[in-house]
Amino acid sequence: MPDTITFTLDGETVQARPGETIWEVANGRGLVIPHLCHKPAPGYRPDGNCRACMVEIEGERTLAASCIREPTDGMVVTTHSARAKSARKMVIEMLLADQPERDAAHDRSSHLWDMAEANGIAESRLPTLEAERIPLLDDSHVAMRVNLDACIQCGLCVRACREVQVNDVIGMAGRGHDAYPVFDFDDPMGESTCVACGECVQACPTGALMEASIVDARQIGDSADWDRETKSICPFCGVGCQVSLKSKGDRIVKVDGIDGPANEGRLCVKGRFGFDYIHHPHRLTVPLIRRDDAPAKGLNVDPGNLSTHFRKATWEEALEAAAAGLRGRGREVAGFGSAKCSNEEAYLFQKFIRQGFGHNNVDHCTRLCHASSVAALLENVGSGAVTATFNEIENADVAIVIGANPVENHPVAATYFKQFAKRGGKLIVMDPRGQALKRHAAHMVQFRPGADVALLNSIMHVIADEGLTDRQYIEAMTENWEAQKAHLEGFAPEKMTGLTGIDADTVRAVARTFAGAKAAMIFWGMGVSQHIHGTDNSRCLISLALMTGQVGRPGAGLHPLRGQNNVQGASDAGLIPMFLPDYASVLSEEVREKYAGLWGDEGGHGGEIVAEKGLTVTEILGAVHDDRIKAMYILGENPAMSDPDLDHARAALAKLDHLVVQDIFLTETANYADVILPASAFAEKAGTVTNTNRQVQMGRPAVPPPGEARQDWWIVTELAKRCGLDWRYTHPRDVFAEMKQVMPSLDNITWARLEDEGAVTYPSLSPEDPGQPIVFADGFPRAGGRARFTPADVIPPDETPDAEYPMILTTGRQLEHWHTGSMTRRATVLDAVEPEANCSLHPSTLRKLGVAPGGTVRLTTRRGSVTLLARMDRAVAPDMVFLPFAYVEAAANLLTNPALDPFGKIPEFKFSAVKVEAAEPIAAE
Ligand SMILES: Nc1nc2c(c(=O)[nH]1)N[C@H]1C(S)=C(S)[C@@H](COP(=O)(O)OP(=O)(O)OC[C@H]3O[C@@H](n4cnc5c(=O)[nH]c(N)nc54)[C@H](O)[C@@H]3O)O[C@H]1N2
Ligand SMILES: Nc1nc2c(c(=O)[nH]1)N[C@H]1C(S)=C(S)[C@@H](COP(=O)(O)OP(=O)(O)OC[C@H]3O[C@@H](n4cnc5c(=O)[nH]c(N)nc54)[C@H](O)[C@@H]3O)O[C@H]1N2
Ligand SMILES: [Mo]
Repeated sequence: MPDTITFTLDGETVQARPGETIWEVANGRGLVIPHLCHKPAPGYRPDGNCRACMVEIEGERTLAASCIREPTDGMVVTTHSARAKSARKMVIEMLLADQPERDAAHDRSSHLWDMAEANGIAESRLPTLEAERIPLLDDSHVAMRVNLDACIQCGLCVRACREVQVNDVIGMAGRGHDAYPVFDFDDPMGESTCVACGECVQACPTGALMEASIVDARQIGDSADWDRETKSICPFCGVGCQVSLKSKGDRIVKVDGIDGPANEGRLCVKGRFGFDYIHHPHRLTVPLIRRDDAPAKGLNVDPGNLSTHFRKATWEEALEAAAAGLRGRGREVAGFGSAKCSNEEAYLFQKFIRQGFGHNNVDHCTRLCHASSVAALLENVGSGAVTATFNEIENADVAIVIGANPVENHPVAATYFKQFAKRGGKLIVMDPRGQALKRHAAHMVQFRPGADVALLNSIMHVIADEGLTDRQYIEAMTENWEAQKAHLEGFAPEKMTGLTGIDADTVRAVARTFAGAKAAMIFWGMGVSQHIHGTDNSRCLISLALMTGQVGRPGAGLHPLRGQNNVQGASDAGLIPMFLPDYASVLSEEVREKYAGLWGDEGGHGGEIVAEKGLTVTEILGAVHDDRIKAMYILGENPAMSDPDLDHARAALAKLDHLVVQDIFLTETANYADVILPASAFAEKAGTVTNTNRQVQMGRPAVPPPGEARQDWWIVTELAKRCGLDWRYTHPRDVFAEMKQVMPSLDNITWARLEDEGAVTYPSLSPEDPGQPIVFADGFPRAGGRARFTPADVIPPDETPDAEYPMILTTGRQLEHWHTGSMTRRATVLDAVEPEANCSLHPSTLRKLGVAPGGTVRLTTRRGSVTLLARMDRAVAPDMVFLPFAYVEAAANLLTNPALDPFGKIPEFKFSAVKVEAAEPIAAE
């Protein structure tokens, strides 16, 4: 095949790459050929149905649709001939004839009108066709409006829904001119299975599908009714989608996905429609100080009426009050930093605690999250980050997704997983719940919760037993294989069936599929990490990849799907009690000397780092009960909802003699505060964040913070100054520059580059290198360069079901809500879709309990009890109940078990013994 095709385009000799269309070549040369059904964005295949892009090809009688036509050698193409121009104009005029009116009162912008203007058409010459067409307005969905009046049957929404997001909700009904998009089986959109990713809205060129946030009372929308565009990053999950925030005045009015390295234009419901939490009336807008005559600390502050508990204060007063309770208290102080804030803010926070108080009692929500995965990865691979980006699944032929529910929790990553399966990739899903990826799975291994080690060891047993290992890889790149191999002998699948519930044949089939892969990836989440054996679970996954040589090549790798938008970055920046930035151990003398040099003359403890690991999130609250910790600074975390065993956690918060909370809302945690510092939300500040793919990306402010709220980095800096530190940062870029001095991972990544390029993946090998999506091809960052096998044994859960608590409680997430609900329960669309605390049970379990779907149940564990709505869900095993933890009125963590994994110190969120009973409906207020 020739490398390039040479042809003539508007009189010039030009070249095309194989597979490139005439439209793409013309577009690349700056020629404007109108396009409607063609969306020049990754993932959208051209369809050539609207004919708005026709061009003339010498020797051909009919005009050609340039978006699907590939040039051939010697072809002569004219884009601006009179014939082509007038044909294109005609197409647009015919389409406009069908459009809703556009006049001064009905001003609307859309891609179609832009294209009309590009063709010199202000309005259609053709009479409006008043045909009795299918109608028209569907306003059944909270987030989107459908106005079929404006539909031009281009089919982009169908491609958006089916091919890009792989949601398969939209189809076309009718034929030809009368075709129109339908949702499922012609349901109103709001009653369909639509998950509101909004990809169709973003794709629609005419405004037939629009964001509800931009339509007026007459249901007329104007997609250009904003006055500023800011490119930034979505504030929710670790996928790190790049977004374009469209704002008008001080408000964001809509959000589009843009072409970031992780999302390539795609978004999910939270990223697209969940932005308005920042405009909620509950936003903290002034600093607050607890009143001397306030009632006892507890969950009793009404965010709409704070004045019985707190009084407003000036920044000066509040910062002084906050500092006065921390200053000079050394080991009595502990800090929780935030994975929702920027890298610079995470760095400053850990520096403040270490430098200001002379110890390492600083941690963040990674402890409740992937701490066990990171412990296993550091131990066996030498690095806690992913070895390959999730987008590498494009180059894989087999992938495991275990203990992760990406369709709800990493929805944009899930679109790539679904596309992979659609292309014929073999997806192996291992989850006790029949989660949404099941439909796309080649093997759905629905096993018993907590049985991961038994299952994975039995899979590895088969691979070893049948000689399916990659011996060369094991030999060249790993250590401790012999011990692992001997260990696996005891895990024949027949022996493990009792624990896993999976028959030996299935285990063998899965083992063979995985071992037979050319390139395979392993993705995992909280179902693996949140157990007292979370580190062992991850050790098994690492061993599985190593024994088959599935690391360090395109389409191969280990990828723990990181949760918070900046949990990777916050961990990298040192918001961890055992590590300084870039996982430099606090126990290393060399490391401590470096910091003494860097931080030495800034006051505090002379920059000296204490050679002693600090306490973790879970240990700190225990230390409050033991009177070792007495004052805390909590920034952008909500432990009064997210920690296990909340009675215990909340009692600790109440017991502190000084608590400073810095948040954007009066959270459950802030209920216990002595001083509350109002912070800016992500869309209101500048700073970098690092996603699950190791991509460092630039966040930019789109709107100002409300009232007197301030940027987090500024608040930390002011507090540090008042605690005796000589800090002089004037902008996050100063902080980034300091971080570069201690973080080799940021080599070749500069603030200026990030401003320019938006994203760079670390490691980046030169100032031009966009970064390495795959690492460890040539060796591992461990002594000797080898990765290690660490055998893992089966450990039962801390608490097993018994006569009193006969069922298993598992907790987790739902698509629309974020963790403790502080943000998403204040986002209009998200709260409207999921307004009420709920749990899910198998139909047979509900029947036994005598509870109808939608009825009320009480869940009780050894630690507490909640009463809430019960949903019917066949995906949940009959002896289990699934409970999301976003709802304060039925807080999951009143029930969960605080038992910890010994290595990662992560609690057993995924397994408690529970009693489920029918209950009286909760009285409406
Ligand atoms: N919508 C939404 N998205 C989020 C978040 C959110 O709050 N809401 N949070 C973000 C954060 S911080 C994180 S960490 C990620 C978490 O994302 P995920 O890891 O996907 O989170 P979970 O829903 O907690 O649990 C994942 C899966 O583990 C399964 N599971 C339960 N027990 C076991 C077990 O014993 N073994 C195995 N193999 N599987 C089990 C559950 O059935 C569930 O499908 O999501 C991020 N994205
Ligand atoms: N039962 C159960 N419990 C769990 C889990 C589970 O699966 N089951 N998962 C655990 C996991 S994986 C995680 S990561 C944790 C999460 O636990 P947390 O991190 O405590 O939960 P979030 O609700 O994300 O808290 C983030 C806080 O930051 C605030 N915030 C948002 N943006 C900003 C900002 O720009 N500046 C400031 N200052 N504040 C901001 C929000 O209002 C919110 O209060 O929960 C854990 N708890
Ligand atoms: Mo997490």
